[in-house]
Amino acid sequence: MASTVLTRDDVISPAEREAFEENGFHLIRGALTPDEVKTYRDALVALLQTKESDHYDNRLMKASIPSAPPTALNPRNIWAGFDLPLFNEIFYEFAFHPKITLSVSGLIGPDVNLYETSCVAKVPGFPGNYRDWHQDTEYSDPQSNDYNVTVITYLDDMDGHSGVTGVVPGTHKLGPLPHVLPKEVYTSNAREVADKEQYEALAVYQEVKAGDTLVFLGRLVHKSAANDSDTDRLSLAYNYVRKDTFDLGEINRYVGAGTPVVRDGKLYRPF
Ligand SMILES: O=C(O)CCC(=O)C(=O)O
Repeated sequence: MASTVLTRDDVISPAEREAFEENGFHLIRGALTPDEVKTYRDALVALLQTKESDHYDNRLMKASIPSAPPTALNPRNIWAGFDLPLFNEIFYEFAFHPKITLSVSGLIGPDVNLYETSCVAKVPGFPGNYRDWHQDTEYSDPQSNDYNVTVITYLDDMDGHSGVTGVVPGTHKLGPLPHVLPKEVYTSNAREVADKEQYEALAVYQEVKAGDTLVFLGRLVHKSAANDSDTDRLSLAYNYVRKDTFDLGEINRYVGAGTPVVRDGKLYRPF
């Protein structure tokens, strides 16, 4: 009898893997069902209501932008949050999402570990230079190889004017680029590439639907697009590594880092 266990070969074709290696990113359309989108979006909206007195509040980054005030959905203007399982175990379970983790495996190799869990929230008016062009590897270098991927799951429809991730195809081949602190008054204060002006003309902003997932190599230059719409836009941002991708300098101690999620091209989960 044929096996019914889903494997990485069922979700990623050789042509998709080749395009990923060339461009540095891959979009999974409809990774989540509408019910899953609702479940995780509701959980993220609840996380955005976290009080200042919460023990883990320091894992949530707040924005202060005059042109982008807080909203009822995001009353403290949290723009990024880390170590999400500390807030709700559903965010641990999400790390094992079959379609997403097997797609990651199809793109980077048969054995995959979790590296980091985070989220991004953009209130209306979120500026396009708040989280500007950067490589995520700036925060994980040096590692034993470049197979660290960022995986953004959109919980709202988004495009280049409503907060989608902008990417610059092929920039993962440039190696580590120099990064500097932003110079604008209202920014995330997170490091961005030194000569960021050159990337806009080369950028791709895809139109995504809630439930689509973007996978890209941590070396790929990317940014958060502005949210010029009048509604909040939410996403989950997880990182996965190949099993043989290790921190060589500072060991990043994110919650769940090193947890096996795919082995031999098949989902590996404890429940
Ligand atoms: O908004 C996005 O999708 C990208 C976010 C990002 O690159 C970051 O927070 O480091």
